[in-house]
Amino acid sequence: MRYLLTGITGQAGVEFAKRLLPEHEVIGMYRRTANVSFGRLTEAGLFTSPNLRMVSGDITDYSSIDRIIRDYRPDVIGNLAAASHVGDSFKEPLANLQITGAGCANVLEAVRNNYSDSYKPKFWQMSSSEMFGSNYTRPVCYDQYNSLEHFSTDRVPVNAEYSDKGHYFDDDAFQDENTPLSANSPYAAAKIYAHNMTELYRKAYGIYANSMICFNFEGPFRGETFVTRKVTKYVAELKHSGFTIPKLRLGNLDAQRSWLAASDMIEATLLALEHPSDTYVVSSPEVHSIRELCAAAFEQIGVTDWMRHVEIDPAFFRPVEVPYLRGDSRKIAQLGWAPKVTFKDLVSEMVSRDLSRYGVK
Ligand code: GDR
Repeated sequence: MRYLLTGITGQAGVEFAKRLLPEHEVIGMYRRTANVSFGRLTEAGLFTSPNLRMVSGDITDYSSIDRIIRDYRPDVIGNLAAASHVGDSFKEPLANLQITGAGCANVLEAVRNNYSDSYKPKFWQMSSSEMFGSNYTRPVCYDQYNSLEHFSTDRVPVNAEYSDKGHYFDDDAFQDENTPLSANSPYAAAKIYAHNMTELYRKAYGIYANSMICFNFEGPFRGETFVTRKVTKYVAELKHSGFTIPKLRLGNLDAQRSWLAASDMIEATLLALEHPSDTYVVSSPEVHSIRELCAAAFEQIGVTDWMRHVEIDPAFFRPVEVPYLRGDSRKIAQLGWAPKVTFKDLVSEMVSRDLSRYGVK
């Protein structure tokens, strides 16, 4: 099989390449810039793989994607390219729209224009749990357990008084394929557009186009500005320095996420490709706060009073936050998928890798 992956240099690109390259050919699309970095691919030992072919192209440029599809006729096309930092998207909303939103439409349009009786590639879009914003779904009350209703934390805060009255289960709040979308960032607005276009191309043109609504997926190749890696890298640096470096500056510690291992997300995506085209939520069943992330990471270097090493910096707060994300992946689970890596093991793996990058045993 030949896979075309846009965004090959990012975390998802490297993780997919690692999984696919032993058996498949991967065409890795990257954007040619003065300082393009293949650091992740090199560190993962993939850059010299005979099955990897790097081709330059720009997700904002329809013609370059069309050319790559014509030249290489990939069997499967994964759109991983995005300007993926949610906080930064507030600073560059229009660039984000072009890359994260219109970029997906460019790929879909190139797929459509090359589609024929003899060439029907499978496409998937990396959609995002950020698309839910403040929205979530939960059972309405004990005696109507089968009745689901949609809420927004804009109206009903998680952990609000309802739980004491016995009407609502805080622990049962979740997002699934039927939870309404509502952007809390320019990035999320662009992802919603891309998701809608993916579903539209499936409906309107019969193109095989999956939308994988992935919750935060993490691993050792996570970018250093995302909160998991920011914490695990700091923890390793702190140990390496002999506990002398300045405090770690973080934003909102109360946000909650269903952090998932990138390897589990990949298995879900590949499994979905074996089934009719559809939309799936892919999430860990566990939900943890940034506080719990810090506790788990610092614990690995023997620090329990981790708050001593952390300083709250308003610069890392977002104009609007996504407070609570916990995906219900029942739909993809019915195809046989189950996440294998626990939150604890995920954090542990990331800290261990960062410690080894700093040469700490
Ligand atoms: P997120 O990931 O926005 O969920 O999007 P990120 O790790 O950036 O933030 C997670 C939560 O942590 C809070 N936070 C901080 N975040 C960052 N980056 N830096 C900090 O110092 C900090 N302190 C607290 C945030 O406010 C937030 O609530 C990720 C990205 O990979 C998206 O591209 C992807 O679509 C979604 O996950 C699913």
